[in-house]
Amino acid sequence: MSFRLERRLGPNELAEQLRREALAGLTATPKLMRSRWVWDARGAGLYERIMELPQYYLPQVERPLLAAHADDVEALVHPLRAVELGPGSSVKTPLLLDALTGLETYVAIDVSEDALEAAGERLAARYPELDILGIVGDFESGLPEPAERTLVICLGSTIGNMGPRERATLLGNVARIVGEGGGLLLGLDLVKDPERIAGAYRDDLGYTDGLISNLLPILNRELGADFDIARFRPEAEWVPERSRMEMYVRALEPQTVHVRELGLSVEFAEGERLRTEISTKFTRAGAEAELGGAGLHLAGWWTDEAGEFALCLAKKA
Ligand code: AVI
Repeated sequence: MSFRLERRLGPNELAEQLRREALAGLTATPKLMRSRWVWDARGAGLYERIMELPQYYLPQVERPLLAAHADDVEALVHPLRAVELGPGSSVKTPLLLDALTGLETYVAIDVSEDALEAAGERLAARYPELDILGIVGDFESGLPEPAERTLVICLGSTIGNMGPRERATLLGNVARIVGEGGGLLLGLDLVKDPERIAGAYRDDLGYTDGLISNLLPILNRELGADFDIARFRPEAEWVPERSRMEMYVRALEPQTVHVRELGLSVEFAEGERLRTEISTKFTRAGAEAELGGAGLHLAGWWTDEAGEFALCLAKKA
């Protein structure tokens, strides 16, 4: 049994990236930050709870799809190496790994060292023959060198939390490392009735609101900001033109927030919003076009009966 951890992104580099992005995002009009900054241990814990909410259908639909089509993925790629992007607690990973009979190496990339440690040790116990590597890094810094028959895995519609340019960069990098015969397996939440989508981003227990506004305590802790969370209201709305949910915190009254480490004062007008997350929903045609832009073609597209969620397998053209 082998499990190793490699650090590509130290705490200092992560803090430096956050400083840079917070300076740009809090002084921009409108104010916005990338979705990746709502994640810390608290964010991950809230998301675990969200995934158990009946209205948050994404994992409920994705799990049976993975169980049903893992064999198809094996037949179409027969990977030697699997590279999973943002596996979180890796609970879905065995559904796939059980079917990948020729797999020699499993690599997990995540910014959370704790999540990687826990998942790595669990997987190492279950798959003693696998060489398991956890890479602490983001999806840019963390990608390993190209290797033959690599399957990159990005489940849970995580790729939807990125904007179009960030997605294009990622897909280009993935196409570069998957090697001959390699592929990309994506879990994609699909465009559907807006009420059904928006309903997944609303709950009475406060988990979703907690995750949407988790950027504020993170900025307070990491950059010495003084956001008063009670003076902001979290909200999530469906934006049809961009085919995505957009999540915000809205200032309930005019206020000035100080960010000590940036020497910055940020003015919020009453009702002004700071975007904290996006969650893009896809169509088959849209996904095919984005993949094609990176030199990947669709080799498998499996959905549930209602067409709510897709497992999408792309291979190098
Ligand atoms: C992690 N990601 C796929 C979630 C989503 O549905 O976009 C994040 C989330 N934010 C609020 N609820 C869930």
